[in-house]
Order: sequence, then structure tokens, then C-alpha cells
Amino acid sequence: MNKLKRKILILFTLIFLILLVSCNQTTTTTLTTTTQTTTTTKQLTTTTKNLSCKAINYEYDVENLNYELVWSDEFDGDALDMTKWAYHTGGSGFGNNELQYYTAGDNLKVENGLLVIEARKEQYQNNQYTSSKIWTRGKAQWLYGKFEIRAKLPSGRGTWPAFWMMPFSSSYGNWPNSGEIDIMEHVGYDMNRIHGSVHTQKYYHKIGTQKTAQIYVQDVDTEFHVYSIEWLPDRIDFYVDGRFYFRFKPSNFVSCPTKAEWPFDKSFYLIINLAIGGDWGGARGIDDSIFPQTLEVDYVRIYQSELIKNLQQTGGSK
Ligand SMILES: [Ca+2]
Repeated sequence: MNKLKRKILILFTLIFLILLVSCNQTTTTTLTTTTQTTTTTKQLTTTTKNLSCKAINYEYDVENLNYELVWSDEFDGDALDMTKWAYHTGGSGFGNNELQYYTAGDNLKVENGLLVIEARKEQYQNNQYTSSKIWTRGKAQWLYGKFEIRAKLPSGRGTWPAFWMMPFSSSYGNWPNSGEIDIMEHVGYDMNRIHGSVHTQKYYHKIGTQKTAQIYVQDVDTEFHVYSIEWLPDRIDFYVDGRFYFRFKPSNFVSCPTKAEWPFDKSFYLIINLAIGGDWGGARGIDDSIFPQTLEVDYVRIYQSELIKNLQQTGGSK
């Protein structure tokens, strides 16, 4: 009898042990699965979050982008090419209390391979000056690329020429929310100091947060210089005569840029104008003895890279 009892006891103990081990294994497996699921969810969340950030996680070799000329105007004809440009006319001050009236061609000519915009001291409607502003709006716009303008600037107190870009459609709202890129600005009371700037919802001049830089260039009014930007998916670099002087890269300021810092993932069109007076150009008055003044442009050349056009954000976190 004792032998049988011992056998039964051993058997029960064995069954108990097997059950215990098996139960433990199930618990362990369940725990592992839960942990893995949590980790996977976490990874997915992180990835999604990073992809919603703008202007980060782009990988490219900036030295090997194989740029191709996609649009240009050498101004070789004897009139403005209206398939490429349109006049922006009017005299309402353009938000900066500018004093010129922009005419539809009276202040502009194309000759000797140059576009020449002439600002004059003459009454036109309620304005004391006339000048010209042209843009590619509705005719051509670009997302990313190299934009080069070779030009000779006017001189004297009150002049304010600019090469700049505005969004084709204001997807992120009214100015400055959809962005503005100022390739070159120059005010005549501060000769030879070239300004490159961007404006966005978060960074713009009316609240004193615009991102801008300056470079001193000799003889802007007597020599031609090349004013250019290289606009990439995560930054915009500014140059004069190939000399780099400013990089706007939003990830230098915030870890996850949004449209408030980087609205520059949409197409922009190009603008050339010569303003007179205004909040900035006229900050030290206008010297009426300087007129007429001219802005001369030798060419506008725009290059793009297929690699950049097709570049996607990488998924990993950085
Ligand atoms: Ca030319």
C-alpha cells in the first residue's frame, strides 16, 4: 500500500509541476508579445511623427545633383517676352507705403541683351514716381532649384530693387503664412549691402523675427553681379557671385519644422521690381536728384535637379 501511495504522490507532483511550468511559459509568452506590440506601436508612432515634420530626413549629395537649365530669359530680343512674364501694375503702396506707380511697359525696355527697368520722378495718378514690376505669376513657377539673376543695380537714396519669389497658390494662408523668398534686396541709402531673406508664419519682419543676412558687394551699381539661391527640400542657401553668405535651414531652429517655419515645399513664382520709397527703401527719404535710375538684368537662369524633384523623406528618426 505504501508503495502505491508513494507512486500516486509522485504522479500528482509531476502533473502539478508540468502544469506549473506550462502555465509560466504561457504567461511569459503573453508578456513578451505584449512588450513587442508596445514597441512596434511606439516605433510606428515615432516614424509617423517624424514624417509629419517638414524639411528633415532628406538625404542627398549636394555636390552631385546634376542640375539642368529648365527656364531662362537672356533678354536677347527687343521686347519683354510675354510668354514668360506679366506686368504687375498699380500704385497702391504694395503694403509697404511705396511711392511708385508700376506701369504696363512704359518704364521697361529690352535692348542690347538686357532688361532695363527705369524709375522716374514723374506724377502718375496719385504717385510721384513711375517704375516697373514684372513677374512669372500664372506663366511659370518652380519647386526647388537654383535661381540665378545677373544684374546691375540702381543707386541713390530712395531706390529699392528686389528679386524675390512668392507662392503660386497660398496653400498655407495669406502672407506671410505661405512664405516669401527674397533672393536679393538692396536699399539705396545703404549702398552695396545685399540682403537675402525669408519670411514665414513664424519668421517675418513685422514681428522682427525674419531670417535674413547681408553681404557687402563692391560696385553693385556699376558692375554686374550674379545674385542666386539654391533652394533644397530642407534649406535655402544664398549667394552673390558664387560666394555663399546665408543658409536658412529650419531644423537649425526647431527639431520638427512645420508649415509655420517651412512653407517652402510648394511652387513659387519669380518677381523683379524697382520700388521707390516705402517703409524700408524710403526710410531715409528720397533724393530726387538721382532720377532717372535703372535696374539692368542680363539674364535669369533657373536650374533643377531630377534627383531633388523625386527625393522622398527617409523614415528613420534622427
Ligand atoms: Ca543677356
